Amino acid sequence: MKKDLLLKAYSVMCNAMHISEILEANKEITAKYVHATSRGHEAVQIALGLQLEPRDWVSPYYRDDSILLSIGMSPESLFLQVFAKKTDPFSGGRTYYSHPSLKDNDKPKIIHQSSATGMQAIPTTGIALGLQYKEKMNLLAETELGGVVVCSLGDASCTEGEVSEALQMATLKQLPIIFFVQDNGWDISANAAETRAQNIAEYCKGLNGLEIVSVDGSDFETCYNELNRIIATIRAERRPFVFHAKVPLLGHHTSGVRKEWYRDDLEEAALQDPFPKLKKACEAAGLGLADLILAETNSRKKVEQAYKAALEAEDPDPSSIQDFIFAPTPITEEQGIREPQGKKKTVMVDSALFAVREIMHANPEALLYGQDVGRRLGGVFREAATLAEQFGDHRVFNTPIQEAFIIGSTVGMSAVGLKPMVEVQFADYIWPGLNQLFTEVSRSYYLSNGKWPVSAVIRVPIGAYGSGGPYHSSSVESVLVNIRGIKVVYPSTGADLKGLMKAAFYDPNPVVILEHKGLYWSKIPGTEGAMSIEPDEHYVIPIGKARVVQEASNEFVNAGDSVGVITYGRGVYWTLEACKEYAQQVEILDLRSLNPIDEEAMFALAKRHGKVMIVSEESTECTFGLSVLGRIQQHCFQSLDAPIALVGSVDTPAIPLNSNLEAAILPNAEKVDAALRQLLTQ
Ligand SMILES: Cc1ncc(C[n+]2csc(CCOP(=O)(O)OP(=O)(O)O)c2C)c(N)n1
Ligand SMILES: [Mg+2]
Repeated sequence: MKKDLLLKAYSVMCNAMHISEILEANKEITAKYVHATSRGHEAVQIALGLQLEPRDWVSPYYRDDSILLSIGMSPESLFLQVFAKKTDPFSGGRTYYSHPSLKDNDKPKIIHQSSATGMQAIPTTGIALGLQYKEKMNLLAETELGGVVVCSLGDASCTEGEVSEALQMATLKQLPIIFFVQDNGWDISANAAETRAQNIAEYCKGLNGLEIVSVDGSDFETCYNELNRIIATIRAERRPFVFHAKVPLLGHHTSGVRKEWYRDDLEEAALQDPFPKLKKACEAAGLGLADLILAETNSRKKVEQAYKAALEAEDPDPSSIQDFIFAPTPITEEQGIREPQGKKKTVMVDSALFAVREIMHANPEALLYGQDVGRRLGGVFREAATLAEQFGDHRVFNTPIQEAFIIGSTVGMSAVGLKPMVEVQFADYIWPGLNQLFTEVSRSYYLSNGKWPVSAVIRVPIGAYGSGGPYHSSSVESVLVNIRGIKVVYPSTGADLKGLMKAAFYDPNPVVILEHKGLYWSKIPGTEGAMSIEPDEHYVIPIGKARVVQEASNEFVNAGDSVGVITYGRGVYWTLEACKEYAQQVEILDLRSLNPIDEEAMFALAKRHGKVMIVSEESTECTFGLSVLGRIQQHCFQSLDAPIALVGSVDTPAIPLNSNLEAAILPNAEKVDAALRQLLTQ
């Protein structure tokens, strides 16, 4: 191996070593914020980092500071992160040491990295899926050609379910990705014997089309040469690899969990220290001791200076805490024609289909995937029917039953500049994907300090309808609105669904669209209003704007004899039906967007009527409806003439199958009517 390459690797390794030494020597100061270092894992990390290029993507985990140094991050930039300083280049002091996110032109790109072990596998595989799509569509820029994606993982994290989803998809689709596994035999204090039946190389043997390479990760030259071959192969052949490196863990698990408390293999591990091994390799290649000593002293000086400078750097400004919650969207006003002339009404499910069709027609970076949305069926509600035929199987395709992958892959897709639209088949099955939504999707923009917003449309059919039973009826909006950093919309008509779908698509943030199954075809008597004339191609509705469905007459309002109802989704139709005989006394506000919410319209309604009722399909315990109630009472208390009423389902863990039981649990027009009459008499 060439001397200059070895010397470069040695210098980086000296930096990594000195960083971990200085952090340890000053632990009273440095352990204020938890951190882990790569001590023991340096050789394999440097072998990788030195070979990555700006066209590549890497997802390092919390122990990968040697990857960061070897792609060109300075020791000072890492110390700025240890101390959570304002100029921490990754997150401006928002996230931990070695939890990078990077979008520099001269380095490999790094999407936001969370602390949840293994969870980077899906977003990172999403990058590779995105690159493959761009290749097929000829959308790659010159600078992106042949890019390789690396997902770095600890051995224990490989036992997690989501990692299996990622491995399956990478193999199935033959994606240009390396699963780069550093196997130190330890979880935190649990060892390999307790946590796995086989290592990742053995585990992956059943995946057809995944090449597996196992190496001694403490030997720099072996790692470098193997990775060199793998990277060259992926650049040319576009296929996945597992790279499994055995490494010794020489430092602490983290600054907070110390090795002397529980490690029984420290002496054995020390024999595998990559540092003396690399030194020996340098000497064998003809580097003089003087060269190595010079590299070492230079590094020590540089690291000490960097430490001091970072320690003295400015802290982030508390006034910045609300920066980068949502990226600004271009859709701020209602535009286009909501009711073009000469058109017939269409059912809601078709409005959505037409919206997606127009989006895909106009935007090559748009694609749609999820379970059963592909050519054969076009969605279990036929909500994607004909799309694969029209746009091709590479743009509209089925995924395995992997809600985590469906949701989490949008992070990577969006990072490469695509606009994924994905579908979760039923709201009841959003739970396996909720982790990705919370851990990765919702926080990416905020924790990367504005570098990586996630543009994604996540369609979720929701709600109870026609004895769907306990696993096809649930309402989940309260959980979703609690995930800050995502937008949630819940349209009640086809026109709103189309306008909001378009707005969601052009929004740079993640948007979940809740689509009530009971409104899709307007088959339920009383829900005919969900059908609408299809708005034109340019029609958009800004997310966060409510709509007045029914106005009360001034005569009743002035007499103090009216109620303002705040509702959404199916609730709109229960309310309309309930007050048919006294419609002039009831003003109905359809929120359409649950987050952001139209406070202005809600408060104006409360002030105008003095009596407010909230109608939702969820139960009345710990729900979104209750939070709306709380907001109104907090802001409009003095305008209220009666306690705010809340109508929702009976509080049960699930909606039973039997139709009588289902009916007894859900709200309906009679229940809303009774509550309205009571409120009007107060
Ligand atoms: C999902 C999740 N569960 C638990 C933890 C707590 N935790 C942090 S590190 C760790 C062990 C990870 O071991 P491994 O993946 O082998 O990486 P290593 O630290 O050995 O390099 C655990 C359980 C976490 N961060 N994320
Ligand atoms: Mg481990």
